[in-house]
Amino acid sequence: MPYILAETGIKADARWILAEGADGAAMSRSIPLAKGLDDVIVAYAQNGEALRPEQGYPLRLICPGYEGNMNIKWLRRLKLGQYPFYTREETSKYTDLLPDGKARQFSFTMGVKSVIVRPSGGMKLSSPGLQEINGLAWSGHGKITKVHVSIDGGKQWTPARLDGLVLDKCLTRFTLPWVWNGQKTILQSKAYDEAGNVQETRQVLRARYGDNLYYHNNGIQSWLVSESGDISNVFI
Ligand SMILES: Nc1nc2c(c(=O)[nH]1)N[C@H]1C(S)=C(S)[C@@H](COP(=O)(O)O)O[C@H]1N2
Ligand SMILES: [Mo]
Repeated sequence: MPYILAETGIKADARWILAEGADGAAMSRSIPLAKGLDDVIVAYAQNGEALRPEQGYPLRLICPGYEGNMNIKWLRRLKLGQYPFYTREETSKYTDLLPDGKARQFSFTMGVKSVIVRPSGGMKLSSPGLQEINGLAWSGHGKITKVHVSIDGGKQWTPARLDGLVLDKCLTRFTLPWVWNGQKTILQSKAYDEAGNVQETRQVLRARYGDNLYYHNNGIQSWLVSESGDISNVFI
């Protein structure tokens, strides 16, 4: 996007970009100009082929680290302005109602988060013994620096290994071997990012943001392991 903006020119008072989709809803979002000049991608291809229709053919935005909703598909218009455009997706939706009745608006950046994907809800451990815990971590604030895993519901934490590339605002894999003793327990993961953020518990986030924490719920995910080896979601 920096190249497109350089081509079109930018008026001195421009601060925001309106991005509009060509779908029936003309889904639109306001993006800070500084973000557009930083790392927003106007994508026409993915994995060596043209974008697929469901991914936004012929053009879509990718706003790294931002809410998924900002990645406008079937892009048909970019317009610069002095102020946000107050579209539906940033007024009735994608605002975060706080306990005091005020709402956060334009809360674009996704906080540091991780989740164990294996084992996870709906899976079943066939027998006690060596298991490999795998998961994904990410942060809208930069690179993941470390992920800790707990196999006892958050009492003790062990550093997991980060696998493959660790890139800015990208999914990062983590792995930890674990010997399951056949007893009931809770598995959790906790990610850290290079901006100094730490993934918090759900209780901490609810105390701070209230019960409407939804789009930006980056709390610790807990998986209950039962004695039968069945894995299920648990709110703690
Ligand atoms: N034009 C348009 N863009 C859109 C949407 C939409 O409904 N219309 N949905 C948004 C939402 S809510 C998300 S989560 C992402 C999903 O992108 P994906 O299908 O490539 O995962 O696209 C975003 N871009
Ligand atoms: Mo979404």
